[in-house]
Amino acid sequence: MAKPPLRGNKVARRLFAYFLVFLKSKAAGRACHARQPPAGHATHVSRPHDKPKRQQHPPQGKEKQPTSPPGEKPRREKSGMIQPPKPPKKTRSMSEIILHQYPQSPVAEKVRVGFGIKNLTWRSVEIPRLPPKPDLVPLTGGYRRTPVMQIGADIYCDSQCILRELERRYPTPSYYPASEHLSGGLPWAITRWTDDRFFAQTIKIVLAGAGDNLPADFAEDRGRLYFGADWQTELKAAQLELQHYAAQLRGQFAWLNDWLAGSRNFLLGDQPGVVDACAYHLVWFIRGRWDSGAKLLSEFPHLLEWEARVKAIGHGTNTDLSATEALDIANNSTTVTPECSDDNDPQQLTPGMEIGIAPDIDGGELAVTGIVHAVSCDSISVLRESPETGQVCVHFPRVGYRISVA
Ligand SMILES: N[C@@H](CCC(=O)N[C@@H](CS)C(=O)NCC(=O)O)C(=O)O
Repeated sequence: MAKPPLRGNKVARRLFAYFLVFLKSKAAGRACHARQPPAGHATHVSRPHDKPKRQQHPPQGKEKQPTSPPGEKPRREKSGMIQPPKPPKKTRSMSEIILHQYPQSPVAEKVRVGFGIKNLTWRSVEIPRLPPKPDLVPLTGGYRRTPVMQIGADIYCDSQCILRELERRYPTPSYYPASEHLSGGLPWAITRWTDDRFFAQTIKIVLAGAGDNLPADFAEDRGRLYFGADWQTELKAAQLELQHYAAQLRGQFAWLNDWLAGSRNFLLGDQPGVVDACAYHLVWFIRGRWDSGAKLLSEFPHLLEWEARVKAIGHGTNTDLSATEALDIANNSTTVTPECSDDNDPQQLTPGMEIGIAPDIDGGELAVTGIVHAVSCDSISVLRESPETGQVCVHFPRVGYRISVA
């Protein structure tokens, strides 16, 4: 599909943008993003209220005529006119999936398995495990958790939002494998158990189980994030209650084990889905990061067999990408998310409003501010800008996040 001129004159660019939006709305037949069928591979559609992107190489005086790469002669057309050689093909795609993550992150492991289930190709940007995260924050507007997915100038925060977007863009194979009987609703409801309470208890046992071996800066950061404002007292209390937490986890791993006792290969059928990725990341985390994790899991044979099957799915195919390249990709792209409003929104959020969004737990995190662009019951998307990225559209889930109106 044609791309808008990145550095052309503003009026031409805008006309081109309107033309593309017109074509796109004709093709899509409706405007909203959140519950529409997959958009397929991203195309770069400028929007009417676009702000100009940062220029990579500001034009200096007259534009230079293209020259031939070393060793390549200028081409001569039949007419006899000398033509400049074709520019080399860009190897970097603006619509590739980029995951900002680090290898030890269990929530990133959940998404990596999600890539594996759909056998996707993706790029990996390794981010620091502790703030500051100077190359991530310009993309997210302040959200600092791991992982974050970027596709062009669309930034997806939280694994819930990431996996939903992957399902929308790449519906086959589905994350809801038994969808004749189970719509997307039940799997997502189950993931609120795995990702909220079960995850919180797993994190607590891993942090408390490490005792005084945690580096001070790591303990302070994760303590505040997962144990609240009075984290030192809470962490100490959890250290004294390891058996209590182990009993809590054991009961829940037993549920999974019983669930897997039938003839099914995966939690919702013979094919893996989003619930498998969400349950697996807890098993992966507890086994890898808590001294007694392997022992705790060892009494659950069905769980162990399933763990091996999920592990064998792999992570799709990935290659590294530098943080600078990821920022450049955002800067050279425009969001593909159409503006969308929702008349039934209980908070009466409408495009154009300024809002703040933060996880709805006491983790001491700052709200990300932006201008509402798309609203639904599942997600909220805001437009914001930074000098490094130009305008980006940042997406969050609704469930689990608190929105404040400025
Ligand atoms: N609800 C979030 C939780 C993300 C989360 O807590 N991730 C951990 C890493 S596994 C984290 O952000 N740790 C702090 C950090 O990486 O800065 C999601 O599902 O993405």
